[in-house]
Amino acid sequence: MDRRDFVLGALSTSTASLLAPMAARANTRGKGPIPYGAAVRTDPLYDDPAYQKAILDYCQVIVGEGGLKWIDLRPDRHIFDFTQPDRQLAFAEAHGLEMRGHTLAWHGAMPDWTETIASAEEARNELVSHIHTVVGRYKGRIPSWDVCNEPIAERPTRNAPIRDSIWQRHLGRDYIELALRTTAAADPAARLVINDYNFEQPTDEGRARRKFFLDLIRDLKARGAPLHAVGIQGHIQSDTAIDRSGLTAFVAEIDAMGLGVLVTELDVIDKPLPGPEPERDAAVANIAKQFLSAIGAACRPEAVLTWGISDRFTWVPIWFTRDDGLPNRPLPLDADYQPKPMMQVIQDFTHSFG
Ligand code: 9MR
Repeated sequence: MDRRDFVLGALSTSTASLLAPMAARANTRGKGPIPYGAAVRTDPLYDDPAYQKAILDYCQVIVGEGGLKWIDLRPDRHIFDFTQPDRQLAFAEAHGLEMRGHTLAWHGAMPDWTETIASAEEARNELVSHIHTVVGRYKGRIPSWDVCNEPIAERPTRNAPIRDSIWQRHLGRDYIELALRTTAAADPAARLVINDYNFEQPTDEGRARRKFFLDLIRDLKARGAPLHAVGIQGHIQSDTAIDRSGLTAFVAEIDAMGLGVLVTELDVIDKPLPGPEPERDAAVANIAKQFLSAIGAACRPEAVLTWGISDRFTWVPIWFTRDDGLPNRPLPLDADYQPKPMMQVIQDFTHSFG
């Protein structure tokens, strides 16, 4: 299947003809299938042979679901605990996989001690020294970093487009540029990414998120900040349709700015979907296909990663337990590591660019 067939297969005829000119302008960087990867948990990577086999059978890239987050690395102000990322990277290097770094500046997963940061100067010093230590340690070995995660407010407005965080509170939006410049200084060859979510929603909120995100990256580019790509997470809510034309136009604008695009955290939040497995798995696959094809209509993504590989290990039930009590099925492999239709969709998509 080539990309045009993949894209057109997911669209109505009228939308497909609208997309044709955009596809012709698509970014064609890279050769061969798009690399696929998944977020990994550290223990099963070593303790669960079936998990390890699934990662090796399917992935070219991994990213730690945790491990490089502040809460994991910095249990105390004076401690850096590299146990998890060291193990993840050792696995990646032993098996010829690439590892992405997630993440350096985020509002979430912050240890309590960071609440004691009391001034702009202290915030700047902490952020800069953290990035130098972490990125410096893995220099030349982690080629791509989610430098800044989820910078856009949940419901952004003109007066408050940036999400509240320790960094935003003390440094304003300049923390984003600071994080980018510091990462570039610590590893000049690293590919620097800003990562965020809910860009596919057909709602006022979704439209606002796209607009304010584009404003942010335009501003960063104008300031000459080192930024190479945008991560579109893709934790897809399945109670509303995907805004395919809005998502394609959004990606086309990013592409036109000369930035790459990655799908970084794909999963389908299946809380509102029907219970029976075949029906649910087909719906999940179809939603993933709508999402990927809308992105693929505007560019060739640099990579596609799902947030976990198997329904055995997923964050989704933390927030989106199903009312019928059935386990969530948001990922490409089931809890026994058997491929579901979503895996076929991903493989068709990544190979449609080959
Ligand atoms: O899946 C992750 C979960 O295990 C962690 O507890 C949580 C807090 O660190 O983060 C989850 O991953 C998030 C990712 O880092 C950023 N985008 C949203 C992801 C799902 O919540």
